[in-house]
Amino acid sequence: MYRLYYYPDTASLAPHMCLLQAGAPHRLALVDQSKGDLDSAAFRAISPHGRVPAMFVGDPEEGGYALIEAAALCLKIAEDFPESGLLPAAGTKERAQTQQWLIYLTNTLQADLMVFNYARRYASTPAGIKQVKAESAARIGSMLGHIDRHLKASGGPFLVGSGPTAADYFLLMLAGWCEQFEIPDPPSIRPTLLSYLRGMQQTPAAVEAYRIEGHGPYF
Ligand SMILES: N[C@@H](CCC(=O)N[C@@H](CS)C(=O)NCC(=O)O)C(=O)O
Repeated sequence: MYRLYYYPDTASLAPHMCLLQAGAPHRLALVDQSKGDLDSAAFRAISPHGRVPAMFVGDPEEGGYALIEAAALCLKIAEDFPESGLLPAAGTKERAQTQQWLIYLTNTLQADLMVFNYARRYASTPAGIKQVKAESAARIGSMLGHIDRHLKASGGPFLVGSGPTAADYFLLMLAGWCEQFEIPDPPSIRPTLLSYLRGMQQTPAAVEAYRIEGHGPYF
């Protein structure tokens, strides 16, 4: 049993989709920033930086433990449910490539989307904030170009292999943010990426996660 601490359409979305894809038994615990939940002592005990997502694995009374970092949650779910296809078989080229994409996404696109969205934390004047946004948006555009070129070259319809992996759900989540944050060079202007995202958002796990969380789809 897993307990996913989430807020709609945040970094908890990809782990949520992975739980659904895996058919993993889970409960959702809403963390409502507007009610101060991110700063509550109870939540900070699970998520020390006061960020969603966090996930409790197992029963606290029986050696259960908390995890943070959306990509790590996706990997944990994938590893516990090998038949889900969230990660290809251990030792294969496809496994290595899927991990590469997931790490690329969390380390680059997600990181810059956070800078773009929280630009006020990186500069203190209106001009400074504008510049932070412009610089991060330019990097985001170039990363989207890289992903688009990969999909063109590989022919898709997924980042790796013939079924959706954890990396695909992660990309669907981040691509949705690009549209909502109004990145000037968004995924939807790239026909190959757009067609990939339209396919991904129709996967049963994505449809169900959007329904439960009450947002999307975005493409
Ligand atoms: N690297 C973390 C980032 C988590 C994160 O920044 N979550 C955002 C929501 S998308 C959050 O909780 N923000 C609250 C804040 O920074 O105050 C992950 O991937 O889990």
